[in-house]
Amino acid sequence: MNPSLLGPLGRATSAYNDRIAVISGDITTLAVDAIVNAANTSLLGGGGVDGAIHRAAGPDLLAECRTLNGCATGSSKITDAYRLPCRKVIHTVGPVYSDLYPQRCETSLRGCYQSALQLAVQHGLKTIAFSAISTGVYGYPSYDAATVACSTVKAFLGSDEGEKLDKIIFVTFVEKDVRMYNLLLPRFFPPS
Ligand code: AR6
Repeated sequence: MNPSLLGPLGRATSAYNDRIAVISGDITTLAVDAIVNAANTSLLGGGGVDGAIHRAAGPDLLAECRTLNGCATGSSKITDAYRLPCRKVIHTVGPVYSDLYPQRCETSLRGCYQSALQLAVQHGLKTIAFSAISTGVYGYPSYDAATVACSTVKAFLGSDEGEKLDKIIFVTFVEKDVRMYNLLLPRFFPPS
């Protein structure tokens, strides 16, 4: 892990292979090409990581988001990063988890990761840091969400489009997600 990726609060926990890493810390401190925000369909800010990103980016981010006409669940839109140290913010809208419709939730969450990665490629962005989409107030179980994240990223990196990306960083913020990623990443991404 290149230490220059990390701000004062960033803390590398593991680099699983040369294209996958997990960091425990605040995503707003990362000087990567793009960070992925767990937004809502309005794209007009909220709590959790969305609130932290808007606070750190400053009011110009909200002004740009107002021009985007929201975003559907399972889709992503991109903005500039303003006062953040990254270059771009990809806003994705995860599903509100319901155990009545786990398959529908999985399809939406997969769509978040896929659409964010596609946007990154379209914009020539190479190093992407994902927050743990939907695992906070949207209630997606950590193990299931991390499984979707890892499997979707693995499939994308193995595709022609995915070859254009250098590194994916999974950013964990709370202990349950740290445990899940440390459990699952070695299974999906054996060390290179
Ligand atoms: N850096 C990295 N991860 C963070 C940070 C941070 N600064 N802050 C929180 N997390 P959540 P959701 C983690 O609730 O479940 C918002 O109000 C957090 O611990 O932010 O997709 C939006 O506007 C958790 O693991 O997003 C939506 O209305 C992960 O980020 C709604 O919440 C996602 O938790 C979206 O809910």
